[in-house]
Amino acid sequence: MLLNKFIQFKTSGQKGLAVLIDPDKADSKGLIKRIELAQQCSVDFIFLGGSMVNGNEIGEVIDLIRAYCSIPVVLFPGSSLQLNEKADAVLFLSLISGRNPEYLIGNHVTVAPYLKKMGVEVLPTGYMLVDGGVQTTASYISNSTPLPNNKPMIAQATALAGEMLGMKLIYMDAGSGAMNPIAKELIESVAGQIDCPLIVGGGITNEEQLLSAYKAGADIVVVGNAIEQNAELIERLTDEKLKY
Ligand code: 1GP
Repeated sequence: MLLNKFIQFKTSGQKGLAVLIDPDKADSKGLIKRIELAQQCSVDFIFLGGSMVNGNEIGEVIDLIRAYCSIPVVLFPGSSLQLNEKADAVLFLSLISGRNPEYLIGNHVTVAPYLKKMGVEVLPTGYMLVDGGVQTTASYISNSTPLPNNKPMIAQATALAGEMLGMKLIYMDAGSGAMNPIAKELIESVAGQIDCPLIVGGGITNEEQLLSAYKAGADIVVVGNAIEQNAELIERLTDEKLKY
Protein backbone atom coordinates (compact mmCIF):
# COMPACT_ATOMS: atom_id res chain seq x y z
CA MET A 1 0.00 0.00 0.00
CA LEU A 2 1.36 3.37 -1.02
CA LEU A 3 -0.05 4.97 2.15
CA ASN A 4 2.70 3.15 4.06
CA LYS A 5 5.33 4.94 2.04
CA PHE A 6 3.85 8.29 3.11
CA ILE A 7 3.66 7.11 6.73
CA GLN A 8 7.30 5.98 6.66
CA PHE A 9 8.41 9.56 6.00
CA LYS A 10 6.54 10.70 9.10
CA THR A 11 7.79 7.91 11.35
CA SER A 12 11.42 7.85 10.16
CA GLY A 13 11.88 11.64 10.06
CA GLN A 14 13.25 11.32 6.51
CA LYS A 15 11.92 13.80 4.00
CA GLY A 16 10.08 13.14 0.75
CA LEU A 17 9.81 15.03 -2.52
CA ALA A 18 6.92 14.85 -4.97
CA VAL A 19 7.15 16.31 -8.46
CA LEU A 20 3.81 17.64 -9.69
CA ILE A 21 2.97 17.17 -13.33
CA ASP A 22 0.13 19.13 -14.82
CA PRO A 23 -1.17 16.97 -17.69
CA ASP A 24 -1.97 20.03 -19.78
CA LYS A 25 1.61 21.23 -19.63
CA ALA A 26 2.99 17.79 -20.36
CA ASP A 27 4.41 18.25 -23.85
CA SER A 28 6.18 14.97 -24.31
CA LYS A 29 9.72 16.28 -24.79
CA GLY A 30 9.75 18.43 -21.64
CA LEU A 31 7.94 15.77 -19.68
CA ILE A 32 10.39 13.00 -20.62
CA LYS A 33 13.30 15.15 -19.49
CA ARG A 34 11.62 15.83 -16.14
CA ILE A 35 10.70 12.22 -15.48
CA GLU A 36 14.10 10.89 -16.48
CA LEU A 37 15.74 13.32 -14.06
CA ALA A 38 13.20 12.46 -11.37
CA GLN A 39 14.08 8.79 -11.80
CA GLN A 40 17.86 9.42 -11.67
CA CYS A 41 17.52 11.57 -8.57
CA SER A 42 15.18 9.15 -6.75
CA VAL A 43 12.21 11.47 -6.43
CA ASP A 44 9.67 9.77 -4.16
CA PHE A 45 6.34 10.45 -5.86
CA ILE A 46 4.96 11.82 -9.11
CA PHE A 47 1.75 13.74 -8.43
CA LEU A 48 -0.41 14.12 -11.52
CA GLY A 49 -3.28 16.57 -11.91
CA GLY A 50 -4.36 20.17 -12.07
CA SER A 51 -7.30 22.42 -11.30
CA MET A 52 -8.04 22.69 -15.01
CA VAL A 53 -7.24 19.93 -17.44
CA ASN A 54 -8.43 20.59 -20.97
CA GLY A 55 -6.54 18.51 -23.39
CA ASN A 56 -4.21 15.70 -22.54
CA GLU A 57 -5.65 12.33 -21.70
CA ILE A 58 -4.51 11.33 -18.18
CA GLY A 59 -4.09 7.67 -19.15
CA GLU A 60 -1.71 8.58 -21.98
CA VAL A 61 0.37 10.79 -19.69
CA ILE A 62 0.59 7.91 -17.16
CA ASP A 63 1.74 5.55 -19.94
CA LEU A 64 4.46 8.02 -20.89
CA ILE A 65 5.59 8.38 -17.26
CA ARG A 66 5.67 4.58 -16.85
CA ALA A 67 7.79 4.21 -19.98
CA TYR A 68 10.57 6.31 -18.44
CA CYS A 69 10.38 5.84 -14.69
CA SER A 70 9.25 3.57 -11.90
CA ILE A 71 8.28 6.26 -9.39
CA PRO A 72 4.74 5.78 -7.98
CA VAL A 73 2.13 7.92 -9.74
CA VAL A 74 -0.39 9.55 -7.42
CA LEU A 75 -3.39 11.34 -8.90
CA PHE A 76 -4.00 14.82 -7.50
CA PRO A 77 -7.34 15.38 -9.22
CA GLY A 78 -8.90 18.77 -9.78
CA SER A 79 -12.04 16.98 -10.93
CA SER A 80 -13.54 13.54 -11.36
CA LEU A 81 -12.52 13.63 -15.04
CA GLN A 82 -8.93 13.15 -13.92
CA LEU A 83 -9.42 9.74 -12.29
CA ASN A 84 -7.69 6.83 -13.99
CA GLU A 85 -7.14 3.19 -13.10
CA LYS A 86 -3.54 3.21 -14.34
CA ALA A 87 -2.37 5.32 -11.38
CA ASP A 88 -0.94 3.76 -8.21
CA ALA A 89 -3.14 5.81 -5.91
CA VAL A 90 -5.42 8.82 -5.77
CA LEU A 91 -5.45 11.64 -3.23
CA PHE A 92 -9.13 11.64 -2.26
CA LEU A 93 -9.18 15.31 -1.40
CA SER A 94 -11.70 16.90 0.90
CA LEU A 95 -11.23 20.66 0.84
CA ILE A 96 -11.43 21.15 4.61
CA SER A 97 -10.21 24.76 4.50
CA GLY A 98 -13.27 25.73 2.46
CA ARG A 99 -16.98 25.65 3.01
CA ASN A 100 -18.10 24.50 -0.40
CA PRO A 101 -20.03 21.27 0.19
CA GLU A 102 -19.28 19.95 -3.31
CA TYR A 103 -15.55 19.90 -2.54
CA LEU A 104 -16.05 18.66 1.02
CA ILE A 105 -18.28 15.66 0.23
CA GLY A 106 -20.47 16.20 -2.86
CA ASN A 107 -18.07 15.18 -5.61
CA HIS A 108 -16.86 12.31 -3.45
CA VAL A 109 -20.32 10.78 -3.33
CA THR A 110 -20.56 11.00 -7.11
CA VAL A 111 -17.24 9.28 -7.78
CA ALA A 112 -17.04 6.77 -4.91
CA PRO A 113 -18.75 3.83 -6.71
CA TYR A 114 -16.68 4.51 -9.82
CA LEU A 115 -13.44 4.62 -7.79
CA LYS A 116 -14.33 1.38 -6.02
CA LYS A 117 -14.70 -0.38 -9.36
CA MET A 118 -11.41 1.09 -10.57
CA GLY A 119 -9.55 -0.54 -7.72
CA VAL A 120 -7.03 2.31 -7.37
CA GLU A 121 -5.71 2.83 -3.83
CA VAL A 122 -7.61 5.70 -2.23
CA LEU A 123 -5.72 8.06 0.09
CA PRO A 124 -8.18 10.07 2.23
CA THR A 125 -6.62 13.53 2.35
CA GLY A 126 -7.58 16.67 4.23
CA TYR A 127 -6.74 19.39 1.71
CA MET A 128 -6.08 22.90 3.02
CA LEU A 129 -5.73 25.75 0.56
CA VAL A 130 -3.69 28.53 2.11
CA ASP A 131 -3.45 32.13 0.89
CA GLY A 132 -0.27 32.39 -1.18
CA GLY A 133 -0.56 36.07 -2.11
CA VAL A 134 -2.38 35.62 -5.43
CA GLN A 135 -5.71 34.09 -6.28
CA THR A 136 -5.02 30.58 -7.53
CA THR A 137 -6.98 28.53 -10.02
CA ALA A 138 -7.70 26.03 -7.21
CA SER A 139 -9.32 28.68 -5.03
CA TYR A 140 -11.28 30.19 -7.94
CA ILE A 141 -12.52 26.88 -9.31
CA SER A 142 -13.43 25.48 -5.89
CA ASN A 143 -15.16 28.75 -5.00
CA SER A 144 -13.54 28.64 -1.58
CA THR A 145 -11.65 31.17 0.50
CA PRO A 146 -8.12 30.06 1.29
CA LEU A 147 -6.98 29.90 4.88
CA PRO A 148 -5.02 33.00 5.98
CA ASN A 149 -1.22 32.45 5.90
CA ASN A 150 -0.81 34.23 9.25
CA LYS A 151 -3.38 32.39 11.37
CA PRO A 152 -1.64 29.28 12.71
CA MET A 153 -4.40 28.51 15.20
CA ILE A 154 -6.99 28.22 12.41
CA ALA A 155 -4.66 25.99 10.39
CA GLN A 156 -3.98 23.80 13.39
CA ALA A 157 -7.65 23.40 14.30
CA THR A 158 -8.56 22.64 10.66
CA ALA A 159 -5.89 19.95 10.30
CA LEU A 160 -6.81 18.41 13.64
CA ALA A 161 -10.47 18.26 12.63
CA GLY A 162 -9.47 16.57 9.38
CA GLU A 163 -7.42 13.99 11.22
CA MET A 164 -10.20 13.40 13.76
CA LEU A 165 -12.57 12.78 10.86
CA GLY A 166 -10.27 9.96 9.75
CA MET A 167 -8.17 11.54 7.03
CA LYS A 168 -4.85 9.76 6.59
CA LEU A 169 -2.89 12.64 5.06
CA ILE A 170 -3.00 16.41 5.45
CA TYR A 171 -1.97 18.50 2.42
CA MET A 172 -1.34 22.22 2.96
CA ASP A 173 -1.20 23.94 -0.42
CA ALA A 174 -0.61 27.58 -1.29
CA GLY A 175 -1.75 26.64 -4.82
CA SER A 176 0.27 26.21 -7.96
CA GLY A 177 2.38 29.26 -8.76
CA ALA A 178 1.72 30.91 -5.39
CA MET A 179 3.67 34.12 -4.81
CA ASN A 180 4.45 33.13 -1.21
CA PRO A 181 4.93 29.56 -0.04
CA ILE A 182 3.18 28.56 3.18
CA ALA A 183 4.63 30.40 6.21
CA LYS A 184 6.82 28.26 8.43
CA GLU A 185 4.79 29.17 11.53
CA LEU A 186 1.71 27.74 9.85
CA ILE A 187 3.48 24.49 8.95
CA GLU A 188 4.93 24.22 12.47
CA SER A 189 1.55 24.72 14.10
CA VAL A 190 0.05 21.86 12.09
CA ALA A 191 3.05 19.48 12.09
CA GLY A 192 3.34 19.65 15.87
CA GLN A 193 -0.25 18.53 16.39
CA ILE A 194 -1.11 15.86 13.87
CA ASP A 195 0.04 12.23 13.80
CA CYS A 196 -0.49 11.66 10.09
CA PRO A 197 1.99 12.65 7.34
CA LEU A 198 2.00 16.30 6.30
CA ILE A 199 2.33 17.26 2.62
CA VAL A 200 3.21 20.88 1.80
CA GLY A 201 3.31 22.61 -1.59
CA GLY A 202 2.68 25.73 -3.62
CA GLY A 203 5.17 28.40 -4.67
CA ILE A 204 8.35 26.53 -3.70
CA THR A 205 11.04 27.48 -6.18
CA ASN A 206 14.43 26.84 -4.54
CA GLU A 207 16.42 24.82 -2.03
CA GLU A 208 16.05 27.37 0.80
CA GLN A 209 12.26 27.24 0.63
CA LEU A 210 12.34 23.44 0.48
CA LEU A 211 14.56 23.29 3.54
CA SER A 212 12.42 25.79 5.41
CA ALA A 213 9.30 23.65 4.80
CA TYR A 214 11.14 20.50 5.94
CA LYS A 215 12.49 22.20 9.07
CA ALA A 216 9.02 23.45 9.93
CA GLY A 217 7.75 19.86 9.84
CA ALA A 218 6.63 19.03 6.29
CA ASP A 219 7.16 15.32 5.62
CA ILE A 220 6.69 15.53 1.86
CA VAL A 221 7.09 18.67 -0.24
CA VAL A 222 5.46 19.08 -3.67
CA VAL A 223 7.09 21.15 -6.42
CA GLY A 224 5.47 21.72 -9.81
CA ASN A 225 5.89 25.05 -11.60
CA ALA A 226 9.54 25.69 -10.74
CA ILE A 227 10.52 22.27 -12.11
CA GLU A 228 8.42 22.79 -15.23
CA GLN A 229 10.45 25.91 -15.88
CA ASN A 230 13.81 24.38 -15.02
CA ALA A 231 14.02 20.59 -14.91
CA GLU A 232 17.58 20.66 -13.51
CA LEU A 233 16.17 22.04 -10.27
CA ILE A 234 15.18 18.43 -9.46
CA GLU A 235 18.85 17.61 -8.85
CA ARG A 236 19.41 20.49 -6.46
CA LEU A 237 16.19 19.79 -4.55
CA THR A 238 16.91 16.09 -4.15
CA ASP A 239 20.49 16.84 -3.00
CA GLU A 240 19.06 19.13 -0.33
CA LYS A 241 16.51 16.51 0.68
CA LEU A 242 19.20 13.85 1.12
CA LYS A 243 21.35 16.20 3.21
CA TYR A 244 18.51 16.89 5.58
C1 1GP B 1 0.21 22.92 -6.30
O1 1GP B 1 1.36 22.16 -4.36
C2 1GP B 1 1.38 22.19 -5.74
O2 1GP B 1 -0.99 22.36 -5.99
C3 1GP B 1 2.69 22.68 -6.32
O3 1GP B 1 2.72 24.07 -6.50
O4 1GP B 1 3.36 24.38 -8.89
O5 1GP B 1 3.71 26.21 -7.22
O6 1GP B 1 5.13 24.18 -7.16
P1 1GP B 1 3.78 24.74 -7.51
